[in-house]
Amino acid sequence: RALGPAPPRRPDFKKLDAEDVAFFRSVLSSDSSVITTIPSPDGSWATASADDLVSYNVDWMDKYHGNSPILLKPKTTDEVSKIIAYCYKQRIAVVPQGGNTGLVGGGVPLYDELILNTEGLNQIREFDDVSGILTVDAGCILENLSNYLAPKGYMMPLDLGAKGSCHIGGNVSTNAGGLRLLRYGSLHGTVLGIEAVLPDEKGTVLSINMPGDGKAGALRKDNTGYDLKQLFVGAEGTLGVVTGVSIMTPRLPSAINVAVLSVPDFESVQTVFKETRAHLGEILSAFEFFDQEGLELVLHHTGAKSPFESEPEGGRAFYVLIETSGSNKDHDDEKLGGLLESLLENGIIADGTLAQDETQVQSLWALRESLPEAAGKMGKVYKYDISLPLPTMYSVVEEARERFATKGLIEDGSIKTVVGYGHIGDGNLHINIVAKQWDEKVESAIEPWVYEATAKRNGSISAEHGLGLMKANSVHYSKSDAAIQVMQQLRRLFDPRGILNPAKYLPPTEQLPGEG
Ligand code: FAD
Ligand code: 2HG
Ligand code: ZN
Repeated sequence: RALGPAPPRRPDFKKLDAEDVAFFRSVLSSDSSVITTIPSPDGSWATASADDLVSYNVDWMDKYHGNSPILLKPKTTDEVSKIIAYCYKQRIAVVPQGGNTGLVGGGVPLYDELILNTEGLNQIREFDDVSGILTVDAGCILENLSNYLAPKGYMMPLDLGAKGSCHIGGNVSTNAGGLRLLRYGSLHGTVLGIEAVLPDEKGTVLSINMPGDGKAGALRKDNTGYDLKQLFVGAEGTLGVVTGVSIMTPRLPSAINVAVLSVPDFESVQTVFKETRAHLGEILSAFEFFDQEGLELVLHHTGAKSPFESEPEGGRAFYVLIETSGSNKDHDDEKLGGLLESLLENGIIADGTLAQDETQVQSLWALRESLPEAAGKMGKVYKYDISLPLPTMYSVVEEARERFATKGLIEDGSIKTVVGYGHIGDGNLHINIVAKQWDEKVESAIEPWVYEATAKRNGSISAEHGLGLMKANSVHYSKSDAAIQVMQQLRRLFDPRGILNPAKYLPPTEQLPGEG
């Protein structure tokens, strides 16, 4: 395990055995939905090797490693309900898992928890091409949904680098932000309905504002009682297993422009943002930034050529990516042209490039989108995902570099680079600290300093990636004791035996284990 001491395994959780496998095989419609390293006593099932389960036990960063002997891939909500009811009765700990692209250790087991993966729940239930409301199983891959919608003239309201693997249920459970939140808002606004299986004796299926359940369904407006679905948006699998999602999808724009600009300092990034909003108004769909280290990292690892003709003055610059999405190309071109002219005339930008066709749109986006992957190729990446007021945002990156240099961690090669990038439009900074290897010395130089630095600036220690295992014990940097206590009570109400994602999301309460 990359991290320091982990919370102990709760002794009251059942150790999975052949009897459990036999039960799961009896309720799942397909034998291939149960993958296990537990041998069959009578040879009635094939025994998987530990290698078969590695990609489900280890996270995307190779930072969190679990050791689960059972992976289940149910195909229906009813199957999920039977699994969860059984796990409740038997006190079996469960990790709900989507595409396993999460970046905080939430989607993989810590010990031997059962992995309940949603990839078998992959059906599109319905799409209304008047309202744009899409209702799907939770295991649908985000990119597949975008591809389904595009010919119909619609798009998903969120987009992220992990789109080819992440599931919509995982997106909802992490309240993923991504590259276009600035324009289309957060999932708290676009998700209209949720179907989830609760960790109780019956595996109750809670259907909230979903079409077809005989109650108010998939409506834009609904003020009948507490808005329960919101609790599941960002709950990271602690309240139930999300099995279905109803979501509002916007029209696909017919005109897209992308420009990448270079500016001398972070203050100019903010000036460009202000000017961009003033000039572009409603057609602005993304405003991203990355620093010099970020550009160099991506160019090195992708082999791409720099999009700029000249080298930045003093060898350093900041880069912003601006995207417009609209329905009238001439109108958008004119607006963007006006912005670029004004920025150049006023000496705010040093250099810039504007995509001339779809290929260039993709290659400019790749400069920003491939940053997480490029960092991962260079070494082991300590990732921090924080929200901060814009004026102080980049000072955390600068302070980090100074801190690591003073501690000699740059000179001795323990840290290879520190990269700052993120979603300026949402006040969200990503700091990627690329280390030679997972290293306690490096980690203790970063934490808790980075959380303290964030709290000192009134920021949030989790802007969009969530808490998972990584930040379960650090929530207090961003939330009051009273707020944490209410969250713990809420969790216990939904999950009295604490079987879902134990040790993650929130600090442990004294009442667990054994409750219920
Ligand atoms: P998983 O990783 O499988 O699970 C994540 C969490 O949700 C876990 O706690 C898990 O237990 C829970 N969970 C998953 N499915 C369910 C379910 N059906 N019911 C209940 N709980 C469930 N995130 C952003 O916010 N913005 C970005 O721009 C972004 N870009 C990324 C780029 C890359 C290259 C990568 C690798 C990750 C990125 N992420 C980003 C993080 C990650 O992709 C998102 O958090 C994503 O939404 C996770 O979806 P998933 O299906 O992979 O979930
Ligand atoms: C992004 O914005 C993602 O690219 C991933 O949120 C950030 O890897 C990271 O730190
Ligand atoms: Zn991000």
